[in-house]
Amino acid sequence: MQRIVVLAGGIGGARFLRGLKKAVPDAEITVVGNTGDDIHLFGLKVCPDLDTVMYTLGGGIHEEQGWGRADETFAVKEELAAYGVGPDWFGLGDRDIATHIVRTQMIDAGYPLSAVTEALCTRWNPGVRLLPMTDDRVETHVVIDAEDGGRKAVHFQEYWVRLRAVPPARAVVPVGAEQAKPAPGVLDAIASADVVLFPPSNPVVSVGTILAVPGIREAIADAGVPVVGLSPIVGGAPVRGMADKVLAAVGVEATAAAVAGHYGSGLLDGWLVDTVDADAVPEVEAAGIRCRAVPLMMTDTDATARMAHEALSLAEEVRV
Ligand code: FO1
Repeated sequence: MQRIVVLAGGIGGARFLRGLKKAVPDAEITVVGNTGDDIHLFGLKVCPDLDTVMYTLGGGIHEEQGWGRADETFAVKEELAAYGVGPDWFGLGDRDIATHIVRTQMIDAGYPLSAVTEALCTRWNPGVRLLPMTDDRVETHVVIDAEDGGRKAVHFQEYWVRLRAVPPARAVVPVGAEQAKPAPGVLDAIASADVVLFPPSNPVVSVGTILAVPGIREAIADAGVPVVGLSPIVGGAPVRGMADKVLAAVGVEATAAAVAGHYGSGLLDGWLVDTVDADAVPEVEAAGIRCRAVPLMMTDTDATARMAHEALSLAEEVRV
């Protein structure tokens, strides 16, 4: 059985995984999920990217929105607002809140996030093994210009949701990453993988944060298996989200070739760009990364499954 490890952020990662499962239903897929987006609100621990993967693969996602629960209501949010209790810019729905209550209770009882995630997944049956990148607390902060002319750091969710990524990001800091350890199972899954995939997730705040946990990047580079990524940038703009804003913070151009160069040939063996970026192929290959141009729009699960097939066949091509 083919063993595939996928480093996933939120919506892009989750939708790619749905296509991958369709492409290779018998594969054993381990997902290493980003937890740098996690936020503590109203005494609850919220893990947006883990939940997006779990709900998407488990059939509970709000399809149009890409995050949160289908058939959601917001009574708790409205009641909190009536008390004047904020923040009011982050929409926690009633159904979603139940997940955060279960998670927080288990964490408070002493269970690590990896065990809690496994427990939550027994309800959703995502059909993959979903592991947080770490059980330790890592919080991505974005440094922006302050009103007084200096700089200030805000939580990633504040930058993304409240500020809509409008202020230029001067730096992106995964606070706590340096001290974090990979969650149980992460390094073993990488060591025994046949292939490692980077979905079209945000290269800075999703895949980049996972790679910032000491040991994960090294394990991938040393695993001796093909590592293939799919560009989240198509035609010079992110397919969705605001990846270009945070790419600027790390000095990387918002092009398919520049993102491949950012990961580098020490990590990536293969890179898929969209057909509109076919002229980027020679540049990526000159950097020592095998590159193909194929359609990369995840318009539906079948189109996404074809992307997953392309990634896996590129992995076979580069296998040494
Ligand atoms: N994104 C928004 O744009 N607005 C929200 O109010 C919001 C709430 C939210 C609640 C739970 C959750 O799991 C995700 C949520 N997201 C929301 C998405 C999230 O901010 C980001 O898209 C991801 O963290 C980036 O991967």
